[in-house]
Amino acid sequence: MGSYAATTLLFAAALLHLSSAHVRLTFPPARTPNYDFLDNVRTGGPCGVPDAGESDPVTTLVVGSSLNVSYHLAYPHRGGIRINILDSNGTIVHALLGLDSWRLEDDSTAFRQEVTLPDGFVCDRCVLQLMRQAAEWSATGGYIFWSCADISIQNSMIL
Ligand SMILES: *[C@@H]1O[C@H](CO)[C@@H](O)[C@H](O)[C@H]1NC(C)=O
Ligand SMILES: *[C@@H]1O[C@H](CO)[C@@H](O)[C@H](O)[C@H]1NC(C)=O
Ligand SMILES: [Cu+2]
Repeated sequence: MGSYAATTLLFAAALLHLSSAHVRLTFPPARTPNYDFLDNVRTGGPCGVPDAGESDPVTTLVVGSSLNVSYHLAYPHRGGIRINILDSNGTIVHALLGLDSWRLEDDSTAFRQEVTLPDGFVCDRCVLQLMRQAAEWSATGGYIFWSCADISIQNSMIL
């Protein structure tokens, strides 16, 4: 194959990748539309898509409990993840894995992270935000995909 054809093929592969292969929360389930290509270059933070209100699935979690946050990862980008709890206005209220580093940087195919919800923090409607770096697309690691789930954190599962 000539280098022109090879370059064209590479470019096509990159385009295909851009439009199809990134990250989406599966538990708690992502807000709809649950696209897997929402990033900090082409979409607005903190979630890439707005809160759709009543039509969004809301997952109820128990205060202080541990859960496996799971996500579909269509391509093993370099870099790590962060998981944050946001209030209904999109402000970070708890950085569950810390705010100043990235987790799972050494495991690019990981699709699950156990987290423990903060003691005493309840909300009727808040947001679990997953951020996933695509570090090969930015020298500073600042290219990230995000996916959000609408959640409620209650003292017990019985409402
Ligand atoms: C998370 O998943 C791992 C692997 O399956 C399991 O060992 C662990 O108990 C799970 N944690 C919770 C809180 O369910
Ligand atoms: C969100 O913003 C509105 C308007 O500024 C404010 O009234 C409300 O208290 C805020 N909610 C939270 C959870 O901070
Ligand atoms: Cu991707």
